Amino acid sequence: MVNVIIFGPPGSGKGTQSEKLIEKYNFDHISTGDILRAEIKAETDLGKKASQFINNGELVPDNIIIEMLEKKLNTLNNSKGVIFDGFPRTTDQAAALKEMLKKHNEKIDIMLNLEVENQELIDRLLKRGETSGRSDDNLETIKKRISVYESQTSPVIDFYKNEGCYRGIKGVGSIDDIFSRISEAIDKCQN
Ligand code: B4P
Repeated sequence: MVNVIIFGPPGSGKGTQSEKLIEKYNFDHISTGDILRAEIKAETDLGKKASQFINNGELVPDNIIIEMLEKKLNTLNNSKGVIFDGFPRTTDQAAALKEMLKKHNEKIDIMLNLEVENQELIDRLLKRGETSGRSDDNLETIKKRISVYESQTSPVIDFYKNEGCYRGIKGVGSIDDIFSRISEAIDKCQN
């Protein structure tokens, strides 16, 4: 089993690259952003709580996310591998993930950090906002999300550098070229 984290600032292409990874490797995919958006759409209590944070460009509190993630992880059976997309986003989430995986005798094999400049992130998300209908794809919220990434999420990089499984990936260029870089890194860690 291979456990992969796809990491990066908002708009760096985590969701885009995850789709290609699922197709190529048949891994299970856990996207905390997708789960939260589904909860919001279904108007659940969790969705109602989460939407306030998401609309403001803030992170949903760790306790909510960790419980949600653990539930999802426990539904997986005979997995070939798992892609963690958009999780962990804080060092507390990273520490909780380590403990959860330990219970299943598993660990993170590789953490892929998609590196993209801020202006490119803003351009991509504004473009997505033209059609996505997402409440967080507007300039004010995008700027907030990037600043939250810098203060609360980027320390996760050092967590995985210390774990010895960090890999920086140039996240600009064509989607296929970025995917080749990612696949190469995963294939190396599988062998
Ligand atoms: P997410 O759903 O994780 O989304 P994201 O960071 O906006 O986007 P991603 O990086 O996946 O970008 P994409 O591939 O779509 O999070 C949303 C919110 O949920 C967070 O702000 C937070 O509030 C909450 N949340 C989620 N997880 C949480 C957690 N663990 N803890 C707390 N809160 C959490 O790419 C963006 C755009 O760029 C697309 O339009 C795409 O087509 C385009 N694109 C991709 N690659 C490109 C390329 N190479 N060139 C040009 N354009 C490209």
